[in-house]
This record gives sequence, C-alpha cells and structure tokens, in this order.
Amino acid sequence: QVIIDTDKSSYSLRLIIWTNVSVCIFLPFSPASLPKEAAVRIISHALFLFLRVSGGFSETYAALCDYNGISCKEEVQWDVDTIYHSQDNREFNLLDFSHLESRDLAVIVASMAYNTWFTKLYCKDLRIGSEVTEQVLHTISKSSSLEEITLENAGLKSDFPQKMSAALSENPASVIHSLNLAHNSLDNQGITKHEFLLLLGLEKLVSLSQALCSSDEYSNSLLHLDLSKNPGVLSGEDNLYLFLSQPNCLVHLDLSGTDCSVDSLFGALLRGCCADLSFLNLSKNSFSHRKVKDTLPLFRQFFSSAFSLTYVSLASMKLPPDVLRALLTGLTSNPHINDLHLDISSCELRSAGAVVIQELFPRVSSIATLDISDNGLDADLLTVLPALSRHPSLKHLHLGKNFNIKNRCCQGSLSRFTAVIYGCALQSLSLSDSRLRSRGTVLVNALGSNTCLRKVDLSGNNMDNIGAKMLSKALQINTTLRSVTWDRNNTSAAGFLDVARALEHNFTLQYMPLPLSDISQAYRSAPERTEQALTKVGIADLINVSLVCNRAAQWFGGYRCRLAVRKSPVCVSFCMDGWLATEHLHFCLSCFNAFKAFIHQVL
Ligand SMILES: *[C@@H]1O[C@H](CO)[C@@H](O)[C@H](O)[C@H]1NC(C)=O
Ligand SMILES: *[C@@H]1O[C@H](CO)[C@@H](O)[C@H](O)[C@H]1NC(C)=O
Ligand SMILES: *[C@@H]1O[C@H](CO)[C@@H](O)[C@H](O)[C@H]1NC(C)=O
Ligand SMILES: *[C@@H]1O[C@H](CO)[C@@H](O)[C@H](O)[C@H]1NC(C)=O
Ligand SMILES: CC(=O)N[C@H]1CO[C@H](CO)[C@@H](O)[C@@H]1O
Ligand SMILES: CC(=O)N[C@H]1CO[C@H](CO)[C@@H](O)[C@@H]1O
Repeated sequence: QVIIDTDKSSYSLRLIIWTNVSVCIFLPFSPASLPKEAAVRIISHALFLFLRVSGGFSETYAALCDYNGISCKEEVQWDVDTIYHSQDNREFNLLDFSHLESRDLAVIVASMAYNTWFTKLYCKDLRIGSEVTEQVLHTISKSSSLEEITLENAGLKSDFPQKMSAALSENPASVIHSLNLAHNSLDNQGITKHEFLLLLGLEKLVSLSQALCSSDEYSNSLLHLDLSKNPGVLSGEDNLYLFLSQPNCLVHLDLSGTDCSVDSLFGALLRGCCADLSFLNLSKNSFSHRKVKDTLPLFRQFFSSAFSLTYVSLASMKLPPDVLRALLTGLTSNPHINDLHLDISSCELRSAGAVVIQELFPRVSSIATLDISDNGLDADLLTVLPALSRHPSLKHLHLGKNFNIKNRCCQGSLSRFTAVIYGCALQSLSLSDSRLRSRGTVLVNALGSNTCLRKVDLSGNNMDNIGAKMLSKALQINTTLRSVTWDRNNTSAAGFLDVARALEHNFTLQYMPLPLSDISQAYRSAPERTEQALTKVGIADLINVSLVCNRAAQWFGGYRCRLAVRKSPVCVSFCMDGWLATEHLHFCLSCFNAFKAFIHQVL
C-alpha cells in the first residue's frame, strides 16, 4: 500500500510487487473529477514508484532527475545500460562519474535505493559531500539488494556510523554483509568499526570477544546486536555471556540461528539485560537438555522481571513443556509489560504443550500477539481453544499448520473451533497453510457473521471454488473485515468471478492482496474468464499502454520487456524495462491491464 500525497488530498494505491519486475496497481478510488495537473502528478508519482521497484536503473534515474529538476546525464544511462549490463557488472563505481557535480552523484545514488541489479556500491579516495552522503543513507535504509559498500577515504563525518546504524535499523530487508569505511577518521567518536561489524552480523567476525570486551564503551553505547544466521559464531565465546551479564543498554538482541544453547543464556540476560531489552530473537537454536532443569528458575525470573520486552521469539526449536511452563509463569507475574509479541511457532508443543497452554495462558495478560502455528496441536486444538478464547488481551493469533485432524472427527471440531475463535475479541487470525480443504468452508462461512476480526489469512488451504463461493457470500454481508488474504486455494476463474462479484458489493473490505499463485494457474487454463474476473475488480480496458517483450535468451532465459505509456498532450512517456521469466509473462499481461486502467482513469 502506497499513500500518495498531493497538495489537496491523499490517494492510496495498492502496489503489488511481483518477481521484482512487474507491479500491479489497483486504485480504490475514482479519480474522474481530478484536475489535470493533479492527475499528472499522481501518475508520475505512480510511474515513478513503479519504475523504482522495477529494477530499471536508467528509468528511475531519469524520473528522479525530472523530479528534482536537474538534467539527466545520458552518459550515466548509457554506461549502466550498456557497460554494466553487458558485462554483468553489479558493482556500481561512483568513480566512473566522479567528474559530475555533487547533485548529479546524489541522484545517481538515490536511484539505487530500489534497484535490484546492483549489489555493490564502491567509492574510494573521492570525497563525497553531505548531499551524496544523505542519499547513501537513504539507499541503505531502503535497498534489499546492496550487499557490499565501500566508502573508503570518502571524507565521511564522524556522525556517519550512527546515522548508518539508524538507517539499517529501518531496513529489515537489508542484506549488507560487508562494509568498508576505512580512512574516514570515524573512530574517535560515536560507534566504532568493531561495533559496526556487530550491527551487521558479519559472517566472519574477526573476534567477537575482543570486540565486546576490549573496553567499557560497548556496554555504554551498544543498542543493537545482531549475530543471527551465523551458526557456531558463539562457540567458545564466553565473553558474549560476560558482556550480556554486565549492565548494558542493549535494546535489540538477535541470536537466531547461531547454534547457541538457549538455556545457558538466561543467567546473563537476567543480570544485565532486564532494563532495556525489547527485542529478543532466539529462534532456530536449541535447549541443552542436560542443563535445562538447573536453568529453568533463571529463565522464569528473566521473563518475570524484564521491563521492556515487546518481541520474543523462541520459534523453530523443540520447547520442552517445562520450559513453556516457566516462560508463561514468568510472564504472568511480570507487571511491567503488555502488548508482547510471542513467537513460539514450530516448537513441537503437541499434546504436552497444549496442556500447559490450557492451564496457564489465560493469565498471561501481557501477550497481545501469539504465534503458535506449526506445533502439531491437531486433535489437541480443542484443549487449547478455551484458553485462547478466555484470554483478556490477545488480539492477533497465528494458528496455521495445526489442523491435521482425522477427517471424520473434523467437521464437528471445526464448527466448535469456529464458534469459539470467532467468539473472542481477536482482530487478526492467520490459518494459512492448514490444508483445511472443503472442511474449511464452515470457517469461511462464519466470517460473515463475525464482528471482531479485521484481518484474516486463509491462504494455502486448498479450499477450491466452494471456499471462494463461501468467501464471496461472507464478504457480501457487511462485516468488520478489512483485509483478507486468499491464495494457494486452488481457486479457478469461476471462483474468482464469485469473489469479484462480492467485491462489487463490498462496503468494508479494504485490502485483498492479489492471489498470484491461484490467478496464474487460473490464467493458464482460462485466460478470458480470469481476466473477466480481474476486470470486475476494477480493471477496465485501455488503449495506449504498450508492453513489448523480446525474447532475449541471454537474460535469465526469459523475456526482456519494455512498458511504454504515451499520451499526448500530457506527454507522459516513461518506460519500464525488465526481465520476465517465460512462465510469468501471461500473468503479467493482466497486471499490466490493471496498470493501464489506472492510467486511463487518471489521464
Ligand atoms: C527472528 O529470527 C528468525 C530466524 O533468523 C527470522 O526468520 C525472523 O524473521 C526473526 N524475527 C524478526 C521479528 O525479525
Ligand atoms: C452494507 O452497508 C451498506 C452501506 O452502509 C448498505 O447500503 C447495505 O445495505 C449493507 N448491506 C447489508 C447486506 O447489510
Ligand atoms: C483443484 O480443483 C480442481 C477442480 O476445480 C480439481 O480437479 C483438482 O483435483 C484440484 N486440485 C487439488 C490439488 O486439490
Ligand atoms: C497511443 O500511443 C501511440 C504511440 O505509442 C500514439 O501514436 C497514438 O496516437 C496513441 N493513441 C491515442 C489514442 O492516444
Ligand atoms: C493452485 C494452488 O496454489 N494450489 C495450492 C492450494 O493450497 C495447497 C495447500 O493447502 C497447495 O498444495 C496447492 O498447491
Ligand atoms: C460497492 C463498494 O462499496 N465497493 C467498495 C469495495 O471496497 C473498495 C475498497 O475499499 C471500495 O473502493 C469500493 O468502493
């Protein structure tokens, strides 16, 4: 969802990003009465966004130049399109353009923020001004492709590391794993280089213990420690425990996937991290069964005394029932926190865990979001259910992949399930990937009369067209639902027509992500009817948008496509350039229809 602000009003568009290359845009409003000037601004913004996510560097660059009122340097586009692409070069070297002005460099760097081609940004012995630095930070806060950044001897100011760490924390999708800021005289102030390595969770940490314990400065300044997905990084690193057990101001600790034994950590956390720690991700590790009994009291004590926790993940590890008991007991007696997001998905809880939840969960009022998906609850769901429904503050529940119930017992239990779960005050519910099949229809049907749920995820349930029909009925009765996710349900054109009809009569639903997987399958077997359904959901026909695709075998064995929009006298003429896998082409055509409709309405 993208909100576009113009002088007078704001418009929201739905952008659906697909395979990094194509984007569908849906308009939930009718822009018929817009003044032309506003219309042009909206469309150029939309196209601009469209281009930015499309990976087409030179078009993004052109649009940005235009937007900033500077002339666009053709040599930049030519270099990128011709030299970089033909040599399969993904390292952008600012030195190639060092003769340009600072403003030009800033726009070039800004064009990389949403670009998916370049993975490296290189600059050495070139002093970059604040304009460029600012765009580097912006790009860092947005890019999900940049992996390596070299800004060596670039005249960076001493506050750069702090700003960079802020930019990084805004960008959960960042994949930066290498950073070279040598020769910038940054070390005297603020965060040091070692700390940077820690922030980035570098694969090859030089020496964690050395970095952490070399001085006191870390305990006074380190806020964010992310060592995730580095199996073995903690082996022999007793110094980490030492660091954690001293008073510190750590807010964010991610040790997921580090092979650490979770139970041995809590003694340290209890001593040093109770005050500030808010985010704790320990997923994909394990409990060492040998020691677990001894450490349970520490574990419980930590959860009863932590002051600031908002997110805890112990997902994807076998959680013994005693540990679950200690966790919930601890949280129950913690008066400091509320609104906690607890992720204990894929913890193999099964029957034993279900009993603990039934007994203790209703009293853990600090939890607002609970993920207990994929825990083999199955037949024990009905044990767990009353505990969930009696819970005073639970708002968001992820319960999918727990419905492997034998068919004959199932219909009854699902209706009971439905009655209970819809009876409570949940705002969002995810039942994705539960293979509910036709038995899920009772659940979908009941959505119509539910009055609390605002968001529901029913994807991956193979509910077929009958499920889609139920959904359409539920949507036609006014409900509080704002968002429905429906995909991977083996829905064909007939099912989509039902849903489309319902959406014509909806009054409350605001968001339904395009069911890409079902639609592309439906498209293959019945393109016309599928398009018809898509058209009903607000996609009209339009003349003047062209999508030209050339077979270009060397590019990923797919098509090289160019989207052009031309309309005089307004003269919008932007292009999207991208690579499309063969099997995606058909579906993309319908995406483009949506895009066309948007343009048609606006211009
Ligand atoms: C916690 O870590 C796991 C594994 O690294 C990751 O998949 C998950 O997204 C993390 N949680 C958050 C909220 O970042
Ligand atoms: C839904 O709400 C709209 C607008 O409030 C109303 O016109 C319509 O009759 C309602 N439909 C049903 C089935 O309640
Ligand atoms: C999908 O639905 C079709 C009928 O619409 C049915 O023949 C087919 O078996 C279904 N596929 C699966 C995987 O359930
Ligand atoms: C559509 O675009 C083409 C150029 O691609 C142009 O020649 C033609 O006049 C346009 N048609 C309309 C109706 O605007
Ligand atoms: C067309 C499609 O994606 N169907 C999926 C529906 O959901 C099941 C899982 O419940 C998948 O296995 C199917 O592939
Ligand atoms: C007929 C009707 O009310 N349709 C609405 C369905 O929901 C979308 C998104 O909020 C609205 O734009 C439609 O007007």
